[in-house]
Amino acid sequence: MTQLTLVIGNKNYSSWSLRAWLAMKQAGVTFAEMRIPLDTPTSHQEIRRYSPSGQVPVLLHGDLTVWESLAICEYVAEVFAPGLWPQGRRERAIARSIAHEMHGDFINLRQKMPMDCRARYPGEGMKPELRAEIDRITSILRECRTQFGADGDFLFGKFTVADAMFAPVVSRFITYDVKLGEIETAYAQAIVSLPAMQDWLEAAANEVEHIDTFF
Ligand SMILES: N[C@@H](CCC(=O)N[C@@H](CS)C(=O)NCC(=O)O)C(=O)O
Repeated sequence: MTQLTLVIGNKNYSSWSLRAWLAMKQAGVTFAEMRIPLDTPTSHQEIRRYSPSGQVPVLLHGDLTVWESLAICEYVAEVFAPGLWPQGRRERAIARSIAHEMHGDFINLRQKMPMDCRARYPGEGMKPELRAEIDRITSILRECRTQFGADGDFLFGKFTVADAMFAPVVSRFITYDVKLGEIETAYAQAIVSLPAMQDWLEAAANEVEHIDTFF
């Protein structure tokens, strides 16, 4: 079988890496992992050896290179795990909409609440524009859980790419102690309880690198 390798950044800081990695783990895909610590004098050069965009994550599948977290999730779903998207067309369209919204939006969340899995900064970074983004995210979580989540604990019942895209937000909510309603709290618990997520968080806690400012 052709070798699959996912190149990622630090588990503590790289939210985009987490998205692709978690989708692949939840899909049950066997892959090798190559970690390139970010923000070192050689990071950029090392990442460029694999990634045309100079960013991680990047997936190497034989002679094919796939970059951009959402494109990697799409590729994995198409080739290995169609169940990574909801089965129904309507649900799939909404799952794609929120996955893309997470991919392209929420700039305040990224800048003011960067992912830092092992740290705890309760209340830090909160500003009205960030509050508005958090409100939008929690309304997405509530609406999906209420409308589509009856068959499981995730946004569309069983785990999909949409959950992989929102997993780093759950980590941020914990780090910055964002108060959540009942539905979002249960959802956050479901994400954190995934064995793969536990593995990621444990590895993040054991990493030795420290990056001051990271988006
Ligand atoms: N849109 C990209 C964003 C990827 C991204 O920003 N990756 C960061 C790490 S989380 C990166 O590689 N930064 C390069 C660097 O810090 O040298 C994706 O979805 O994969």
